[in-house]
Amino acid sequence: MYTLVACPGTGSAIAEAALSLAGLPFTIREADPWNAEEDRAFLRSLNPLGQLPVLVLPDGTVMTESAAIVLHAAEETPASRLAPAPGSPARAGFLRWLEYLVASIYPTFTFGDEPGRWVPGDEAAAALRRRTDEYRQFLWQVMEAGIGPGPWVLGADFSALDIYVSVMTRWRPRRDWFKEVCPRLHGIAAAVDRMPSLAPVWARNFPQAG
Ligand SMILES: N[C@@H](CCC(=O)N[C@@H](CS)C(=O)NCC(=O)O)C(=O)O
Repeated sequence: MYTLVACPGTGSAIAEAALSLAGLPFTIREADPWNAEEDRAFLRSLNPLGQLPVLVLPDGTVMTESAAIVLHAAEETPASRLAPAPGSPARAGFLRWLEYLVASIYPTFTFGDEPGRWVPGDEAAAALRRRTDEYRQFLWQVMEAGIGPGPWVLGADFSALDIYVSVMTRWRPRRDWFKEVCPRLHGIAAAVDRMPSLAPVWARNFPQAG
């Protein structure tokens, strides 16, 4: 049994969806990195960065980083379609966009969500928030222009990239912006929202979305 340390609506939803599609048995241990000191301490005991998701493997190994968790789930269950097989034509695009999502887009939230952690003063914090929000919009537009017409990020084949798109487009600048500016990404997100196999994951993580 795996243990996923998670907080509804955060990036742990990506790991939760991947584990679910892979059919790996897991329990959820909730921890709120923002509002509960006890949870923060627990999280830091597993991940010095204090970030979700954290996955504890059946043998006790602690795995942080969503992309590592997704790749692990894909390797454990190749039939899950989470990742194209090594050597397959879609593999290069998969690796490129996976890295792009976690290494380029994700950090804009790390530095923009609570900008006061990184720069002193309200003015500098507001500027950092604004700049990271703007840069994120640019990054999404680059991805929109770089992918094909769908129905998934990689074209005909669903992958974990589509899970990332579904979850991360719920965050700033949110779905209405994507609908207008990045319709391909918006269409992918909407298609993942409708996947029956992920309905329980979305209900737990985004109950307000109905
Ligand atoms: N590179 C990490 C980023 C994880 C991350 O930033 N998680 C957010 C939640 S969506 C978090 O835990 N933030 C709390 C913090 O950074 O203090 C990954 O891909 O898992």
